[in-house]
Amino acid sequence: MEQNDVISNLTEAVVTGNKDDATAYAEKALELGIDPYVAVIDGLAKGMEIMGVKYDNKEAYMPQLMMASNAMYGGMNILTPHLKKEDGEKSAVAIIGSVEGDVHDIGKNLVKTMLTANGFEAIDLGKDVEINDFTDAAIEHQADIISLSTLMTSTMDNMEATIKHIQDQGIRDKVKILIGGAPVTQAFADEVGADGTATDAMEAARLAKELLVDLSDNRWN
Ligand code: B12
Repeated sequence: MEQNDVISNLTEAVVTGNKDDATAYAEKALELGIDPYVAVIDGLAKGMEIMGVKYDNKEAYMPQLMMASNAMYGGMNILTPHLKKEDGEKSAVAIIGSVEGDVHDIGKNLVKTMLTANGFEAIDLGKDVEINDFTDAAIEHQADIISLSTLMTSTMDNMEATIKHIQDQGIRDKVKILIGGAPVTQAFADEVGADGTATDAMEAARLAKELLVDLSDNRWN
């Protein structure tokens, strides 16, 4: 079986919500030496993208979406441990989560995967994360980056409130804050005082690495 077939089968497994296939083709990808990065982005994540469009066009509904995400995670569980980490000194720490009120976490998890693949230690607070929890975790783990996701316009306010809390607790100069998710624009990021945004997980990781450079004088100790 060729690399392209495995990749398209991964996509198909997500679209059809077939977790067994997603797992099997993820294993096949490893067996064939396919870059797990490519298998995640061009295979699994592509399937989720297709499902998002189908949902918008009313060609798919919530149950199919749940099955698709379930299949995606089946494949991710196999591939994630094989994503290459960059060697180096102590990893930079990223606190990551979907903001309070928002249970969407597929995009957030992709951002986590890409941060991990780029050498970050990603501390995942999960979804529907209370405003204070981001600050508490940042202090506890001496974080460099805080990554906030939201997919709903109704929870964008909680993104702003989370950033405000980070400011109020006096740690704003120690962390870089990235925000993202479909409704987030650069204008919104500027308005709420985030350090940046990006439209996909790969860009998110690239931006996080870029922002670390500015932070070098200002780490926790
Ligand atoms: C899958 C899905 C669900 C699943 C979520 C499963 C899960 N575990 O995440 C389920 C079925 C649970 C769900 C529930 C709901 N959903 Co929904 N859902 C979607 C759907 C179809 C796809 C989202 C998705 O996963 N996309 C794929 C991922 C890979 O993309 P992504 O999340 O955008 O992430 C990428 C980028 O945004 C970026 N990114 C993400 N995070 C970050 C962070 C940083 C820092 C950066 C830089 C970048 C970045 O990188 C990611 C990867 O490249 C969208 C519609 C759509 N087409 O997007 C609706 C959508 C988001 N849902 C919507 C709604 C309204 C709901 C519900 C309220 C529905 C209901 N009535 O119950 C509930 C929410 C409950 C709640 N309190 O949160 C609306 C939101 C409307 C709005 N604009 O406010 C949407 C847009 C559908 C619509 N057109 O109405 N949903």
